[in-house]
Amino acid sequence: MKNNGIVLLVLSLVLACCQAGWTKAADSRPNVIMLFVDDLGVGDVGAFGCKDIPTPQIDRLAKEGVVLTQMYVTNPPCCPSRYSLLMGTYAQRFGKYGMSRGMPLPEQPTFAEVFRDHGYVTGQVGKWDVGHSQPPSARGFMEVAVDPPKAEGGKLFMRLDENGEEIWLTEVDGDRLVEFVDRNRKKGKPFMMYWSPLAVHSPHSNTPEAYCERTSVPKGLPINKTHGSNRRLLGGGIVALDDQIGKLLDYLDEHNMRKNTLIIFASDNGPNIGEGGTSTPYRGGKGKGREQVGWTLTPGIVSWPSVIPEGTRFDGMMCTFDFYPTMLAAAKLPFPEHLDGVDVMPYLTGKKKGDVRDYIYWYNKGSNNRTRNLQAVRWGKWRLYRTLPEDPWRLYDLNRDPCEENDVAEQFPEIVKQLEEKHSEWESELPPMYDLEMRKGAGLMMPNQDLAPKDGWVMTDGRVLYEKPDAETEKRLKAEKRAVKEAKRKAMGKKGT
Ligand SMILES: [Ca+2]
Repeated sequence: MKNNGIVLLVLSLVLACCQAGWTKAADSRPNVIMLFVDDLGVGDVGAFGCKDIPTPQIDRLAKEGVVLTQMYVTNPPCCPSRYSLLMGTYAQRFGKYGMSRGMPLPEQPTFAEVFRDHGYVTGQVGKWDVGHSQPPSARGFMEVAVDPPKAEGGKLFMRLDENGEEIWLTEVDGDRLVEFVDRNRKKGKPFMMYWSPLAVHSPHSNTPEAYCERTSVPKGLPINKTHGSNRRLLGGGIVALDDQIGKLLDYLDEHNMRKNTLIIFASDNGPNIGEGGTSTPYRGGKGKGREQVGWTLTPGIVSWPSVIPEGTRFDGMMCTFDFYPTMLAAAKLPFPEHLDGVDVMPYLTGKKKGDVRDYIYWYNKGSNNRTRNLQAVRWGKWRLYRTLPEDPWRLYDLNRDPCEENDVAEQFPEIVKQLEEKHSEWESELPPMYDLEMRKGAGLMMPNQDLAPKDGWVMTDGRVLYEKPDAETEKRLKAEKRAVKEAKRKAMGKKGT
């Protein structure tokens, strides 16, 4: 009996140790941070060749990881691009062919829902823009930051803190990002953070001079015909963004977390040309040149120091929808069935070479604005496109002609035929376009304002759909907003006297 007791005791100890070991292993799963910037072009980041806007922190991330030189958004601009990222597919797979704001996400899981359902704490800070009916808290994000109120006349970025003082939204975003990491590090929980700052979307007209003066863009003048006169202000916005990346990296370094944290950096579409952004050495972007490659090419960086060789570059073609399975694979989580994307980690670590996929397709339609329509195909160095189905196809050799100035469709009819057939074949798999009537009244860019009584964090179990405040809360909210405005007005009055 005595021996049996000892055996049982030993077994219990072994079991306890195994359980402790298992718990430890579960808690050491890698953290994942997706930095998904708005309207940032490849020509506006130092690691991609920009000279007049300093981005030392983004460049630091690049030095500590792999630079993706051919990383494409398949569904420009803001709203469809985020839809595609969150779902890991071509957005057309669910009938989304263009902006169609208000179209809900499908029932298939977002990457946040997969992380949430496997023990990760998921968080979101910044712009949501995939439909007001499903805020981030309803699609897998357990901790959602709420933006502080806008300052009077402050456009999108100038906000008011609790004392009525002006603050720049990008800085608030950066603070929230670090708050989230700090909170969950202390809890010892693996986390997934989706940081989608409004930066560097327009407008930049009131970018603080303290940021602008750190650029070397001449004051008041366009530096060449491809840059708008806002470039200095845009540059200030990019500098502010870069500072936030620095805040994050400093925090992670300080707590020795880099080796266990996968960081992905990308933009939702190419640069806003009207704001002075550029996609050099390519051409095109948002606002102008939507038919050129610059509308869909974005600066991509992936850093995971224990896994990905540092200071490398990957020139193979890939898409932002590949990040969904790449993040899940890093965390050893199962993939849902609906994905178009694939795990690109073998390419980023150098185990596999070449393009992640042979063909990439684009099909934007349904907009009254002709310039937002596009059909295009990439295959190796070739890019085929037309704006509307009745237009002739244009063909460009991006190796020889990155600015797409010499249409060679007539010289290479067999390439045109091949790519046109591939596009047609891909299109034949797609469902019809979602009913755009659904857009009506649902086009809110920043629904986070409606989620909580004041700025700060909405904490949920990731399954709760936050409803609009009841009448009493609504009344209190309005009173609070009025009080903040009044404080601001008084502060300005004092400055004037
Ligand atoms: Ca955008």
